[in-house]
Amino acid sequence: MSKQTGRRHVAGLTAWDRCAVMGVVNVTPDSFSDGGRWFDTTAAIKHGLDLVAEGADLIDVGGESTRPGATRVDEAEELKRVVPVVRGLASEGVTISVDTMRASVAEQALAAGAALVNDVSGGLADPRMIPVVADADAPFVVMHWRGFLEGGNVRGVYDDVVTEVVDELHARVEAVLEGGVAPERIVVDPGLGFSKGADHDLALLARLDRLLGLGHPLLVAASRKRFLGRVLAGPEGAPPPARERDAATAAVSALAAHAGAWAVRVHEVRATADAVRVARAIEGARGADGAEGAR
Ligand code: PMM
Repeated sequence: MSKQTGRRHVAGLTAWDRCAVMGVVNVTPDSFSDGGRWFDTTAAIKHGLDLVAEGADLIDVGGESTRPGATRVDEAEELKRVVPVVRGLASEGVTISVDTMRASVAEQALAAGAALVNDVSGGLADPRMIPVVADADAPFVVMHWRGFLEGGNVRGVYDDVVTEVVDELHARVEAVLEGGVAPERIVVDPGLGFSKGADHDLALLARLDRLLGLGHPLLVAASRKRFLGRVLAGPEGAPPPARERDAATAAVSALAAHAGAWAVRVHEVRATADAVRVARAIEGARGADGAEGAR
């Protein structure tokens, strides 16, 4: 069992007694794994409510695909996609995270009821992002990011991926703290698949303890990603399509929960909701035989 040093609770959000389940609603025509399916405000709100009914604790709403090589949507379009969905879900009492690299989108989503800002660039893409989050006193997900990818994965070169990701995330956390975001509101995320190949993603998942060593709650977003396709395909085979990677995703959810992650971000919620509950039950049984102190 890895040493758990990351905290499980994020100030400003519910204190779940287990790894939280973040359900994904991508309001995009071209997302990597579920693009186009919820590209309509009403359908996106309904999908978010369905995910909550299936066991999601919070919903991550995004209006821009972060697929490698995807062209950026303009600001007005991103606002049009995201804000009404955030407002609709927040008015139903759902805890919302907004997945955006734009400060203006974060600002308007927070005004519409979002509780958390999830920026895959860790505040690097928009210089106004950190001040906006700090002013709003909002929780902030700082993901490991090496920039926009154009023409191949040139930034995905590492000597020691775990050490480099931990060090680079540490530097981002320092910058975010300097910008005025409270330490107890910062969540860290290794950014699986972002400037990383399958072996990098697996190495990071093997050492979640090192990421937890940063001392912040940890978000793991493995859902349907390429590395799972590679693992399932084996050395010779073709990777299954994204929507056939949900059982593999749930396996990662159980392992991440067991390792001490604060939350897992997934497209298909039901199996992951079961996985984190089983992980919690096993954690609760630790020491039940009297061999170790129960908590
Ligand atoms: N990955 C995607 C989108 N948003 N947010 C965080 N914090 N971490 C991630 O790894 C992440 C993210 C890309 O996945 P999708 O397009 O399949 O939703």
